[in-house]
Amino acid sequence: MFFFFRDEKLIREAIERSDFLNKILKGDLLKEVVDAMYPREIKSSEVIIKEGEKGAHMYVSAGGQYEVSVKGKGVVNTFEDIRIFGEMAILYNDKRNATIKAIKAGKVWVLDRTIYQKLMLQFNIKEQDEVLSFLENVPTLNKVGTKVLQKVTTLLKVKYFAPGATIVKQGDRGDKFYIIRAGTVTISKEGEGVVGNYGKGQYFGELALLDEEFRQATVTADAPEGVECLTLKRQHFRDHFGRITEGGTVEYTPKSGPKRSESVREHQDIELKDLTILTTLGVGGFGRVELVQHKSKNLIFALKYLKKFDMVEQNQQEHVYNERNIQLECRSKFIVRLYRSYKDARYIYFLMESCLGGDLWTLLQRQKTRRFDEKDSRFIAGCVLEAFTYLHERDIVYRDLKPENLLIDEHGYIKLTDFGFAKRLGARGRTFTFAGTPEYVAPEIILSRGHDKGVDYWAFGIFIFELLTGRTPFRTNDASHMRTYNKILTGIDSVEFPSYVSSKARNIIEKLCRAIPSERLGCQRNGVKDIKSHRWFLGFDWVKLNEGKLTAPFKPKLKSSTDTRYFEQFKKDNDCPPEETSGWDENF
Ligand code: ISQ
Repeated sequence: MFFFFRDEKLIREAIERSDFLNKILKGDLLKEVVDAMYPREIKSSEVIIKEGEKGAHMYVSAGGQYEVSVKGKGVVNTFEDIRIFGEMAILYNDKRNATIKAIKAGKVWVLDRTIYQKLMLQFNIKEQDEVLSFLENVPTLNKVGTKVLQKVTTLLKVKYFAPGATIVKQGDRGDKFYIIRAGTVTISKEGEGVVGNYGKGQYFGELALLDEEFRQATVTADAPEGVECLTLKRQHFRDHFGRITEGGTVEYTPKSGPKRSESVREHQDIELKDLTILTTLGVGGFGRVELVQHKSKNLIFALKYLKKFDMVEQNQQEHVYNERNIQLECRSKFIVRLYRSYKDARYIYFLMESCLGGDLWTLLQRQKTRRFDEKDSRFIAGCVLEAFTYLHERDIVYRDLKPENLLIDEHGYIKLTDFGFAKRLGARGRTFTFAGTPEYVAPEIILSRGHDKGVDYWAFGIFIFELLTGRTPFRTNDASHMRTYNKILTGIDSVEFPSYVSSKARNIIEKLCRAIPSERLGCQRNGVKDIKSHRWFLGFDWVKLNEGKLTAPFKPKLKSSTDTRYFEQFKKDNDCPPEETSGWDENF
C-alpha cells in the first residue's frame, strides 16, 4: 500500500494514543497493520458507523469533521482531530454503540477485521515457528520431542539488555537459559578475555536447564542496539516437564490422546411429534427453551429451539454444529445432557434433560447479599471444575463460563449448558477465533495469540470472584467493552478485592488469572490437580462430589417433575421466523 509519509506517521501516533490498541499492536506487527490500512474519501453527511449495526472496520480520521450520536441522547460529541474510532470491530463482529457521521467532508484510513485477523494469525504463527526452530538447535533440548518443544515456546519470556549490560557473570549461580532473538553478545572468560561473539538464534546458559550451574563465562550485550533474548527459567521448565534426564528426555510424557466419549445413546426413538409443550423455561437471542412432556411415556425434557434464519444471517452455523456434536457426546453429572437434535424448515431443536432448579445467575441475584459465602462458592466452583475436567480430558475447550450458563438440577448440583462456543482442539492444540463474554475473556483471546484450555481456567478465576463478590473483577460501565478489555490487559494485580474475600480465595483467583497462560494454575504438569489441591479447596471432598453424596447448598424445593417455580414466566411464542432451507443443517 502506497503511503504519504505524513499519513503513516499520523496513523501510528493515533494508534499509540489509543490505550487499548497500544497494548495489542507493537513493533513489526504495528507496521504491518498500518501498511494494511487503506484510505477512503468521506463526503459531508456520510454515515460511517451506524449504531446497532454490526461492524467489520476500524477507522482513523485524517481530515474532515465528525459527529458522534447515541440513540436517546442525540449528539454526544464532535471531533476533527486525528483519532481512532470503531476499533472494537477488529476483534469481533459486535454491534456499534454509537453513530458516527461526517459533518464536513474529509478522509479516513480503514482497517478490515478479516485483514487484521489474518495479519495477527500469520504474525503469531511466524513468531512461534521461528522460536521453535531456535529451540530445535539446542542439544540440551532437541531430544525432548516436538510436542514438548512446542509447549516450551509458550514458556519463553522476552528480555531486552541495553548495550554493555552483563547478562550472565562467570562464577554466578545460574537458573536461566537464553536464546538471542536480535542483536549480538560478547562472551568472555577470566584470564582469556573475549572468547567469541554470538548472534541471532544462538544460545547460552543451557546447562542451567539441567541443574544449578556456575556460569562458565561472562556474557555482555553489544553496542549499538543491545540484545533481545528469549529466556527460560529452569523451575518454569520443571513445572511443566519435570527434569531433563542425562539422555536428554524429560520426565513428563505428553498424554497419548484424548479420552473417547461415550457412544451409548438414549431416547433416540423420540420424535418431535411425540412431545407436548408445557411451559417456557427461557427466551434468548436465537430461540427458546420449553419444558416438554412425552405424550405416552412418563418423560419430561427441556427442548431448546433455534431460528435457522437468524443463525445463517449471523453466520452461526459452525457454532451450532460444534454445540450439537460436542454436547451429544458428553456424559457427565456436571454437564446438561443432550439426547438428540431435530430440524425442520424454521428451527433446529435440541432435546435435553431438564434442570428445574433454575439458573445460577438468578440464584445469585436472589441472595440477600447478592453473593455466595465461601463454602457455597466452593461447592458451585467444584461442580464447574469437574465439568471442565471432563471436557479438557477430551480436548474440548468450553470458552463461555458465566453464571447464566449454569443450571441447578433437582439435587442442587450445578450443570454446564450452552455449548455454542465450545470447540474441539485440533492437532496444534490451539484455536484462534474470538469467543466468549467480554468480562470473562482471557488476555490471549484479546491479543489473538491463539488459545487453549487455559482460557477456561482464566474464566474460572473470574467466576470464583463473581461468586464471592456478586460482580466480575474487570467490569466497567462502558458499552463498547473497550475499557473492560483494557482492564483485562492491565491485569488482576490492579483489581481491588473486597476485604471479606479470604486470602486463600484471593490467592486462587490471582493464580488462575495470570496473564501468561503457561503460568496459570491448571496449565502446568499436574494440570487440573493443582487447582483441586489449592488451599482454597482444602477439605473439599472431591470423591463425594463425584458420587453425588455431597449435600448441595441450594437444593430446590420442587413439588413435581413439571414444577417451574424457579423460572420466570414468559409469554407464549407467537413468532414465526422465515423458512431457511439451504440445507446446511443436513446432519442435525
Ligand atoms: C434444561 N432445563 C432447564 C432449562 C434449560 C435451559 C437451557 C438448556 C437446558 C435447560
